[in-house]
Amino acid sequence: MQILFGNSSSGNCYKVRLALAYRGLKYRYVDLDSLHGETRQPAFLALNPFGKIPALLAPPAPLMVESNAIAWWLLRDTALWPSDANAQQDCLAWMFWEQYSHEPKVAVARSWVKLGRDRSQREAFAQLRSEARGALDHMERNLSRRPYVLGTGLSVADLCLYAYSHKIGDFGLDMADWPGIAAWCDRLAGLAWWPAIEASPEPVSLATALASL
Ligand SMILES: N[C@@H](CCC(=O)N[C@@H](CS)C(=O)NCC(=O)O)C(=O)O
Repeated sequence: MQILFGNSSSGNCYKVRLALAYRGLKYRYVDLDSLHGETRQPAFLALNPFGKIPALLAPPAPLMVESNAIAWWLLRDTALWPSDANAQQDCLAWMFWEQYSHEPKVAVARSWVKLGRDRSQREAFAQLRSEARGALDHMERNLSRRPYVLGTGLSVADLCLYAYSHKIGDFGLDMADWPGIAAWCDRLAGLAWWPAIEASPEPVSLATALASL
């Protein structure tokens, strides 16, 4: 059985849970508190030298890291990975964009609120939130004219972009400012197989998961 190493509130880990849910795959789930060093404990580093989550163990494949790459791997032979090379390029472009221009603003602003910040960080936070708005504006221009990220239909790019986009209220942005994104979020969350980020599986301990290997 597959083992997902993740964290219940992490959008990056949620992408993998979404992909597993689409495939209807059962898996063991290990919840690691990355904010308190659990991803840097020796037992986990021995398995995953990157020391990051999500990580997926799906034997006989070697351990996989990087949320978007794992989501692609899980969905590569499904309808969520387009067959046309131009659509594949478009899909990858949005997934790379998410990692370079969206997640570092949207996810980081969210984590600052979760972690708490001191007064000295007020300006930096305002800057981050303004950059997050810019990323959402870019998505809005696309999603105001089509139902999914790609013109060809639902794809792995939708999963990857939804993970943090639907939680912008956590750092004080109002979804009403991006009606195309709001409608897209409702569309995805309405899919029968789509689990909410809060619907995290019951975890097993790292020791239990490692003992099962
Ligand atoms: N680009 C990576 C980012 C992974 C990442 O930074 N994960 C965070 C949690 S969301 C983590 O493991 N942080 C713990 C650490 O860096 O020690 C991905 O998309 O999977």
